[in-house]
Amino acid sequence: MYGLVNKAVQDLIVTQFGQDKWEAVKEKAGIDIDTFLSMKSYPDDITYSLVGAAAEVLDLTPARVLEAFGEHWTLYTAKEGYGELLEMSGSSFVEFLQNLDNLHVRVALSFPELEPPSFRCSDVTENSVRLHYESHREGLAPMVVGLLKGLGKRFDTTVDISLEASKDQGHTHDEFLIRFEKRT
Ligand code: 1MF
Repeated sequence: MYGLVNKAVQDLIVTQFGQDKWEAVKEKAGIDIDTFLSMKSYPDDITYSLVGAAAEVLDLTPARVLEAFGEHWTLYTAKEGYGELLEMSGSSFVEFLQNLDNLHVRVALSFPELEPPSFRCSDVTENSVRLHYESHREGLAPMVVGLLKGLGKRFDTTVDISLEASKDQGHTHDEFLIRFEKRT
């Protein structure tokens, strides 16, 4: 994944737990990279190792780390120069979800090594949506939960998420049923 992702992991750990914990995570992950470059594509192994090491160092489950990462992502990308990209992609929770595949197409035009997942919406109502998440990467459903919670915060929207079908259980892809309500 692009270095931007590893930088977001780093930012999450440094801001919420401190620089020392980040050094410990890198050490445990056996990663000897001083600064990740946003625009460089790194092997996915590096990201998975960071998440695994963070879980050990911070005494959390890997799923919790992934979820925290997902929640941090929209905040982090907004402040790292992608605010406009995010703004272009929707002004409500559900509109943003419906535009996510387009967002990734736009990013991939400039950064061809992007391997984006796909997010498809179905059964959209006033206050619910079924989200179909397809990725060639394994085990990232908890990250998607965090991404959805982060988006909820971005749009002042309360979200309730349930994983209704998962690849782990033999389904072709992960499917989330999301109920949402804009706070006034
Ligand atoms: O393949 C990749 O490198 C990659 C990196 C990030 C693919 C996808 C993403 C974004 N995605 C992360 C979880 C991926 C899970 C998976 O692969 O199954 C989060 C998608 C998302 C979901 C909900 C709400 C917002 C989301 O993301 C918004 C977004 C998406 C991509 C970027 C920024 C915001 C982005 C921008 C530039 C990138 C990479 C991603 O690369 C750069 C960075 C700096 C300079 C040059 C290129």
